[in-house]
Amino acid sequence: MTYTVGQYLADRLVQIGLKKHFAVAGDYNLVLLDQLLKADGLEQIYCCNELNCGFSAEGYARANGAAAAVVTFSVGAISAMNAIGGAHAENLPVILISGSPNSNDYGSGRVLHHTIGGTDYDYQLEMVRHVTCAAERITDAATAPAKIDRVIMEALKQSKPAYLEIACNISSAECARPGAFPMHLVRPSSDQASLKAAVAATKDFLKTRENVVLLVGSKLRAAHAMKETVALADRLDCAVTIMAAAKSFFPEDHAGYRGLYWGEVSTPGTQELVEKADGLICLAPVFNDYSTAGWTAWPKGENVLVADPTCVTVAGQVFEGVALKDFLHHLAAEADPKPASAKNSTYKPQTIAAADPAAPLTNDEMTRQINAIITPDTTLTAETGDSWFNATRMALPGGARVELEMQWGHIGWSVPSAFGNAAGSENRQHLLMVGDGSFQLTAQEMAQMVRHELPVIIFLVNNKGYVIEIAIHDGPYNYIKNWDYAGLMEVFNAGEGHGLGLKATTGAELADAIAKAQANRRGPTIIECSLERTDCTKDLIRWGKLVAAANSRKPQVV
Ligand code: DPX
Repeated sequence: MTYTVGQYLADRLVQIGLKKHFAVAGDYNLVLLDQLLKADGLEQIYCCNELNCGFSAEGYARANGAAAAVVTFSVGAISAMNAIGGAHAENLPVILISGSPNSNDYGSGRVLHHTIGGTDYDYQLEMVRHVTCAAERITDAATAPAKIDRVIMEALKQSKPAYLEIACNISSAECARPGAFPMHLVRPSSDQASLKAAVAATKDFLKTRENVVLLVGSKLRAAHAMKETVALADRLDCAVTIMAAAKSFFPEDHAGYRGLYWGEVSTPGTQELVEKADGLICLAPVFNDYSTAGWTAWPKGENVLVADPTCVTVAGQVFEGVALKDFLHHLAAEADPKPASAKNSTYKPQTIAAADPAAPLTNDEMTRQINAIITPDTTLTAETGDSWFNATRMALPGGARVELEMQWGHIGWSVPSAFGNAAGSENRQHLLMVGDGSFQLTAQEMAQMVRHELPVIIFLVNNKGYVIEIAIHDGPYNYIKNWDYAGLMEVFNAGEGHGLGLKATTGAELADAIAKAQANRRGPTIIECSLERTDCTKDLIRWGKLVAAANSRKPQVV
């Protein structure tokens, strides 16, 4: 039996830990899909469209460390590129694999279907380079192994998406079998001299400071440094705070945990703690307009040390080639304790009082009930919108995970991402909070949860519009057509699935719906939560004003 390029790719995907890959079929990738199906232990999961396919893979990468999405040329790949842009922004290694024209057609002057109508087929590769860290076209079998290996290696090393374009007549061409994949090379290694110097400079920095605070950022997971951060917190014995996009990246039941820093919409007391620190150690942060609340909360200056995934900036010096994991490991062994900030501050998880069960459902009551069912084995995916603010104010037991997409912020991301995440970690309880506006973009991926009998509980927040946009800048464009969201489940069940569609207009109805959803183990449950349009978190309104002010700065006169 001939061993093929497609089988080589499949074996590599298995070797890097993938048990599933996501796909939408098209004639440029059908033979490739056949080859991938031959691999033992690599299930092929189909999506409703390529945008969802990319986001499903992105969600799988969140659960599983890496993922792959297989699409057809142009009509498929260009849709998937949006999700791949998201994976780039969110630091997730997703391999996008596009079937492509027959190798003889490149440069032949022939016009092919699914293309933009010219005879130059380079445009897809050129476009995708902007949203991937490595991109290769495979038009002959001999060079396929090296190209496949390079792309996979770069994706894992950089925690970024990467791209393979495989000509449709090459995936079944004969190819050498792979050896073991060099997994030991995928973690960035440190320049030892730079690492030593960064640790020494940091110890110097800490020497003269007492109120030392850690601020955990959202690139920490991609830097594979979550365990080392806990070790450093233990060693320093100091206060630890998180940024919004890093929710759940530090255990909230840790003795040093002191809440969320997000400028004016921080946990009570946390803004002061962070901004008064004489030594603020920022770990893998992303400071953008959203995370700094419209540039009003951007820690800078001589008291701030920034440790990025491969670079440390301290006291005006920049140390390149320092893997965060190694840096934290050394500090956790060598730094002097700095207990003042933790001793002089407290943290109490925000609690929401229970509402009258018969009263109309409120945003607070919905959030309270969702928070109450979060266990150490729960993954909560929270969509762009007020769901961000509801998720970030929840109290989490150690082990619970929150998934957010705050850098890319693509509404509709959460439905396919939660699908992929659930497919990648079926042993966890999967909850999804998604607004009505967001849901309308990618609702059909709920059908795949039905197909694969994944018991995701979807809290559909029906507040009849784009409420976060209303908070930032109102207009007629923020008001959407209402749907019968709960009724959609019957459409997707189509007489054979086990999905449940429920509605909650009071606290009692929500409690009842949650009990039914938790008992429904053979499919998703959507609970349509009806809220007043004006009923949102106070933090959303305050944050929205700050972001609106940043958006509406007058052009600078030069
Ligand atoms: C838009 C956003 O209903 O949530 O909580 O009511 O805001 P809230 P909804 O899901 O509405 C989402 C809506 C329209 N953002 O308020 S956040 C602009 C936008 C985006 N992504 C894409 N298109 C437009 N973020 C793909």
